[in-house]
Amino acid sequence: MNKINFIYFIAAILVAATLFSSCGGKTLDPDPDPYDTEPATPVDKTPKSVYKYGLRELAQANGLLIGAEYTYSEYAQDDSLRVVLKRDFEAVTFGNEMKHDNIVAGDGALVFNRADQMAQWAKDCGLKLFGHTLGWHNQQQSDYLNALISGAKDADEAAALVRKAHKTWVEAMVKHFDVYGWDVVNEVFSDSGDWRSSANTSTKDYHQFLWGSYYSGGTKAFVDSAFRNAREALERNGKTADLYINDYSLEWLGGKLEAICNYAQNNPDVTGIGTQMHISADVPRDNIKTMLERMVKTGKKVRISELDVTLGTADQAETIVYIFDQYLKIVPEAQRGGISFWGVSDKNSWLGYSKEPLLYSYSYRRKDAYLKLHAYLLERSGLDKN
Ligand code: 9MR
Repeated sequence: MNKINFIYFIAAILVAATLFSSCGGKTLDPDPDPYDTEPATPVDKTPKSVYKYGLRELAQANGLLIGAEYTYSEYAQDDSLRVVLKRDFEAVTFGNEMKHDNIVAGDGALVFNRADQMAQWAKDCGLKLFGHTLGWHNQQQSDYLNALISGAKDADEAAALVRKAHKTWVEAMVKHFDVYGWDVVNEVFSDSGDWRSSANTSTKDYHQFLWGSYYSGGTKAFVDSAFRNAREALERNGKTADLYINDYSLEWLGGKLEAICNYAQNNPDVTGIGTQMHISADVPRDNIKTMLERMVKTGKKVRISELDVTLGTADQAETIVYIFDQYLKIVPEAQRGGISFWGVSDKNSWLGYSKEPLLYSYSYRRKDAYLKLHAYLLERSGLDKN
């Protein structure tokens, strides 16, 4: 290697080290604001207060934890994502990297590298981490689990192997990661409120595995055992974390909302209920209010866990502000698990960028939804506007 190449080599190592082992230096956190200098459309009328406070600070002043989800590729590729996460959010969730099929290899080995890299960065930046997810029917390491049971001599032995594998997995995750909360189970009810009895989706490529098939009491028995496993693992490891049951479509007020609330209320191992809220701007407003009131009645924590709002006839920004307003009015502070968006920029939404469901545009510009939410939180916070 000649001298010039050697210098490039050392420089590349330094950049990589800054990127992945610390919260990032000056290059990742331009001062005062990375977008301030961009030509705004057509004239930047953004109030100064937008540059003065991030959403994180405003949410805190309102007694609210605000979070966002992102994946490894966004984290590794988008400088803007990292700037925005630090400025606007207090908590983070990894979109895929803590799921069973991302951590457990086909041979059963546990591979923590990616999630560890992301967790270390979040920690260095003072971001709290939420664990998603200890049990689902998608993105489970079905290759490993199916191979494990293929050697069983009968159904009872297969069931015992699966139950043991779940317990071992939960223990390993709880021991390995420091998080403030876990989704212990995800999407265990049908829309009508029955316990899930099939993977029930066309997305067969997502490594489906229905744990409940191996418990003599079906999915309910699996869920009971999953919460017990998580609670005991926390105790064994001297840790505390909130334990959530998480599901979608609760805003439709069907049997599922009733079922999840009843279950949570009757299981002392459950700390809270997560309502995902993958919604459209047109979801009837009253439904959101009624859902939150029903959840609060359980006495458990209430967390909006995966918020995104696709465009509709109603104003997207106003729908988002309405959700925050109702949450802050209806959920007492002691029961607030926070509000977390499922993504930061439309560019990386799981729904595709054209649905524009998030606070930031494709190119990480603050959208109307951001500005209205910011104004709402600022007004309510009583903080200085200038
Ligand atoms: O955002 C996740 C996406 O990248 C994955 O492809 C998808 C696989 O099913 O899972 C997405 O996240 C889901 C979350 O884990 C559970 N609730 C629904 C989310 C959106 O599908």
